[in-house]
Amino acid sequence: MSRVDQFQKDGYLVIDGFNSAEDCDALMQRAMWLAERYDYKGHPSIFETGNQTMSADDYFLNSGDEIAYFFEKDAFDPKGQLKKGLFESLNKIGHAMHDLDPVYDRFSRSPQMRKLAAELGMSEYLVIQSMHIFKHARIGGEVDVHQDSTFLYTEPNTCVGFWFALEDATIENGCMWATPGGHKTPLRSWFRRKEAAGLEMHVLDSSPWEMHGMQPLEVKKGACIVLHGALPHYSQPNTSGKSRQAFAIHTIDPAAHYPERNWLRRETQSLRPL
Ligand SMILES: O=C(O)CCC(=O)C(=O)O
Repeated sequence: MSRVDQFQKDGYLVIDGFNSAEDCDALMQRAMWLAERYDYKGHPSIFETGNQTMSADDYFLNSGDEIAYFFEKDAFDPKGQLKKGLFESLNKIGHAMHDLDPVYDRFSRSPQMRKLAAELGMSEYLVIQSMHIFKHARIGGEVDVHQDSTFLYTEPNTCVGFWFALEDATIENGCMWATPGGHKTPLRSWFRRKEAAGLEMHVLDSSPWEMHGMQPLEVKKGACIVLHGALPHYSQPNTSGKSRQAFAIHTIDPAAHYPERNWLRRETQSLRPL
């Protein structure tokens, strides 16, 4: 079966050995380099997928155009002080490194990435966001079941995610889980700006998630998982002693309508393709 057929059938595609170990290491080193330069002033932005309406602060809302830093919810003691070092406390960096940082730009638009995009008929697709997800040992939190089109909503739905394993991803350290064919179920919600201020999870379809068919997508460092925007997927907390770093980019078709009310806005730079 061709990759295109497999992707249409399952809603995801696992490609082993997509990036070299050296490229994965270079991205992890870059994240550390960025974090060392992050001027944290003691006002953290916490990222918790189960609690997104709490993220309505300006730091989060402006991060579509920035390199912004988000902490694990368990990173702080009752007095609001970091329990560990800053790097080990980070949940993710997002959401515009692919346009603002040369190392992330090269990784996101590598020759193999452009070849894959052409094979999937996505050469024109725009990279709308990027995330370096740390899932640090023992502290890396769960990512609740979601569909990426909820957060990068277009009419019609065109969001496709590319998730790159920078380290081995196993059940123990919080690999991704998904159900083959799950993308054929409806889009459940649209995460958007309210008419006035703040954010809301607007329900489009109240069907429950079908959890019984979820399979662990355990992959080696260097693998790429392509994710259809309507595919429900999640990852469990990292209870192991090994981190599970990953980098993800999300893309949309420029021909689709991108509503003003989407949470992620690009105010200062225009979008660029893969
Ligand atoms: O890396 C993870 O654990 C979750 C990432 C994810 O859900 C995504 O990239 O859409």
